[in-house]
Amino acid sequence: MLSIAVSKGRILKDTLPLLAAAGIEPIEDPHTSRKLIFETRAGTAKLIVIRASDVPTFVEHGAADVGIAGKDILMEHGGDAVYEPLDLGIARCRLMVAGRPGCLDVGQRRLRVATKYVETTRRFFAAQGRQVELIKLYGSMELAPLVGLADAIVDLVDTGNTLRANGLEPMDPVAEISSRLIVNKTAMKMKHAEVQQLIDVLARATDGA
Ligand code: PRT
Ligand code: MG
Repeated sequence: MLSIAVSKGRILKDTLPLLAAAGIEPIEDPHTSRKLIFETRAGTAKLIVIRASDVPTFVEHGAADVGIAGKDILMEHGGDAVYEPLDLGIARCRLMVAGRPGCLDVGQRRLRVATKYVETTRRFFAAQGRQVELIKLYGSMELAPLVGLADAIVDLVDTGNTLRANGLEPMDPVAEISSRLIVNKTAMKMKHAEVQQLIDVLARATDGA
């Protein structure tokens, strides 16, 4: 029996067809149910539905054998505590620096950047030799430059509609994002056959997508 950690929302929506190809189908609909653990028809796996940012933590500690998480979440979580054997190619977007035109020119003072991704952002600007002042937010980053909380933001961009609707422009790309299969290191050894079979089936289902 494999336990699979996944977050509600767009990742779950794109993941369910891939899992179905692997014969893993939840008995109840995880989108509508308030349950957190879902049994599956064949009984070979169970789904654990949690916040996107908690997926690496559950897998790292073995509370789930495998998980599906955005590269944005994995970069921010940091370290190499889990294996990352497969890019599923779903929930694609870009992590970007964005703001009002000209917002990056702040003269001698430090650029103030609002983001949910403080570690990733710190590393990105540090690699350019730039020290920035980071403001941690949990959502609605686009608001920060509009109310004078920050000069710029680092956030996920897909169509760019959210930025445009708020008078902001995409500036520098930080990373290309897609969702990855992650595996607990002990589970990779102790449940090797099951885990490897899941990797193989998902790899084939992803190629066909
Ligand atoms: O909602 P909650 O706070 O619980 O978690 P979450 O927002 O992280 O979950 P969810 O399901 O919204 O996103 C989970 C994962 O989807 C992210 O970690 C990314 O890996 C991936 N993903 C792909 C995205 C987007 N595309 C995306 N566009 N996550 C969020 N967005 C948001 C973005 O933050 C911005 O507000 O959509 C808006 C931008 O979209 P456009 O199309 O207007 O550019
Ligand atoms: Mg969301």
